[in-house]
Amino acid sequence: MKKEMRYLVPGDYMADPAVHVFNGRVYIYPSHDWESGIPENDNGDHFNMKDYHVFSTDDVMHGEIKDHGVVLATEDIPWAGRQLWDSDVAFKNGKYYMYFPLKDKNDIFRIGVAVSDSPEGPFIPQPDPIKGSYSIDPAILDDGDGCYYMYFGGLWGGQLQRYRDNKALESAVLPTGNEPALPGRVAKLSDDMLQFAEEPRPVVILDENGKPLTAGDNERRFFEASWMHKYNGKYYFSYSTGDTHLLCYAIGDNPYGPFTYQGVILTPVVGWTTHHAIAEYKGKWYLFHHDCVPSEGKTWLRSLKVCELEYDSEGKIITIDGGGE
Ligand code: FUB
Repeated sequence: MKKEMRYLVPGDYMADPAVHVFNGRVYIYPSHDWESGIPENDNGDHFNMKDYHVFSTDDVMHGEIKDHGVVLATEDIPWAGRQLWDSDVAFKNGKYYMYFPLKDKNDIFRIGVAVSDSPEGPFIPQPDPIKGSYSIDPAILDDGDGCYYMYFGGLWGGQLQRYRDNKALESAVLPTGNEPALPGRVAKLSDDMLQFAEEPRPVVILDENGKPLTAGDNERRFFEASWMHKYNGKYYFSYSTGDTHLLCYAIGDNPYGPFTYQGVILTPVVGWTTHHAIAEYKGKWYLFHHDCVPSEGKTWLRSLKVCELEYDSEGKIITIDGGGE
């Protein structure tokens, strides 16, 4: 379905939105793309982001989008190497916690936490990354019962293939063909929100026969860009399929899954990556995402977009046309 689309920040390049409603306003936490001159490669070196802005609005499709400025930068993070990728923010007990992936000084992605008294930042980073963290794209579920869960992971440049059972491998191997696909990960957060409360677990996605999706099923298997939202008491785990450029989703009964594959949320956009957040505001649901139309296809210069998202009477998400190939 073709939808009315809005570019949210036409004057700058922003991507990978995380979106939450705090204090009655919509807060958007994107990655901040820029032209760093690094050549494009499969490792994602061209995504060389170095800071985050926060945006907010009280009218998603038509209102003013307020830029709260730079809220965290690599130069403020003691353990920083390079590449601030997709972040997310959660609220608990009067504090806001920003979770961000960043390569450390050994060029290994870790996930860090930075804390603020306001959803608008600035966020003050902890001295070290979360113990036992790895890979990219943290997304936080506030389950409403005092428990918070982090979903994370990404293949290729996101380094997930370097780990099995939360241990680093000597050499990275991607499964192929009928082998089970590499899953994303989920971990409950500690009470103070600064560490994992448990070893990360696999986010298993099953097909219609109850079998885990296979590595060769790259139109459906997980690649990166985890997001979790709840609808009618069910857990909707959504993600990007990476090299097939789809946003898909799977439904489960609890935060750990397993989740059963349901379908495509967004067909490919213009640009290699696709990444999103789903949020409800004032009784409507929205799909926040990005594409590379304004940069004329430069995959490292992405622009934030939003459109409405609809469910059918059985809770299935109606597929949206991304406008790409
Ligand atoms: O922005 C860098 C990476 O591109 C993100 O972490 C991925 O999800 C993809 O959007």
